[in-house]
Amino acid sequence: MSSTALSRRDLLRGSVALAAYTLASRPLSAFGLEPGAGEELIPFLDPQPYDPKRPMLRWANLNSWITPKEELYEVSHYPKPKIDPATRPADWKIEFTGYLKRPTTLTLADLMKRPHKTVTATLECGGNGSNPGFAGACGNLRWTGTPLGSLLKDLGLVKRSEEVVFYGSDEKVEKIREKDFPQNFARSLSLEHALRDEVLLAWAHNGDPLLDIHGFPLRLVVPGWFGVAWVKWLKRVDILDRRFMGRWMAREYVTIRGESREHTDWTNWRETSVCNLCCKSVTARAVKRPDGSVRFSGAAWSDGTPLKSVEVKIGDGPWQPAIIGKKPARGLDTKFTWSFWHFDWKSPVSGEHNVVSRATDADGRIQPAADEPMMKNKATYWEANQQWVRRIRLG
Ligand SMILES: Nc1nc2c(c(=O)[nH]1)N[C@H]1C(S)=C(S)[C@@H](COP(=O)(O)O)O[C@H]1N2
Ligand SMILES: [Mo]
Repeated sequence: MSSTALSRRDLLRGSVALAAYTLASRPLSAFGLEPGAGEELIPFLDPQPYDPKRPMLRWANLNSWITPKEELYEVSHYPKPKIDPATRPADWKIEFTGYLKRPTTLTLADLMKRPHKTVTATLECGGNGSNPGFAGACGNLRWTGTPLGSLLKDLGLVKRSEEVVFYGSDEKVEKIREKDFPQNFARSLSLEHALRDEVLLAWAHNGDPLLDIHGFPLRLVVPGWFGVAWVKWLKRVDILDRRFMGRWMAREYVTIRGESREHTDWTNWRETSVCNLCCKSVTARAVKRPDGSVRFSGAAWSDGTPLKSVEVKIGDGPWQPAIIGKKPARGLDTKFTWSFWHFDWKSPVSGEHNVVSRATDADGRIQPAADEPMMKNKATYWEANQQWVRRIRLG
């Protein structure tokens, strides 16, 4: 490593130290998730399948509002780039090209000299929930980096700047219309979105440099959007004057859904790119409490829109409101995070029961049941936010 290169330790200094964990001191009981004294876990009869070789969130073990980086799922569609350890990480180059007044190449060291901030945000794969073995592809972490918007403004936007394309350094030859083209993993954002305060070029998660599998040394962070937009191993930011239609924007991570519209008998099979997160909740755990009640608890999130409610239904009973835990801070830092919730079944009945939760956000988006048209008419597996019915047996 050259003498000017930063070490992983340097990456931490100053910049991330301020991400001091106010959370660490916060008792989990405040979220209704910490099993208290005398509480007894009731295992679900439908345990989440878990492959120990693949990191993934294990809902039954959910005990931290911040997901440890080691427990975060990984999705990498191309062979992972081999990054020469001798050049990492400060010499990492990132190119800013296209419709800019001053196109340039910066190093990570340059980026780290710019203002930086930490945003806590839930990262979820667009395919999460598509099958029982892929139900833990999400996590809530603290991301530290430099805001993209102010950097783009400093590089000078021009009248034609419209769309911002992000390229990872992972590459593969793709067949497009029967011809072979070398491609890097790429996704785009509209310029308007790229300028939002929460969009970061990030070099740290939970106060530590990114792990290799999560995009070391630099990735894009797009709070409120599905993981596919959070390009890892970022090496180029290219500004276009038109929409970008690469594979991960327009051919994969495309939802086909039949939608009917009021006052017409038209069903529109619309194709849309997987973008902002759906409104979703998961029942992570059931515990028997010393007073005889049964507490269900879990997490719920949306795309940055506040949650209006989380409700729980037991068997054929009515939807009943759960208590949504307070977030540890206000404002941008927690706008894009999940919330923990709990519901106490005061007079539980012995026998087997279905338990299901649903989240509703302030825009009125309701997490649908699997058999509702919105889900039944979804022909592709992405954006699978259907309610997850859990099953328990009480003695
Ligand atoms: N360069 C690059 N970035 C990428 C991907 C990829 O394959 N290559 N996968 C995307 C997808 S589909 C998801 S869900 C997230 C997963 O991030 P993680 O592996 O850090 O959890 O990264 C996104 N960023
Ligand atoms: Mo994904």
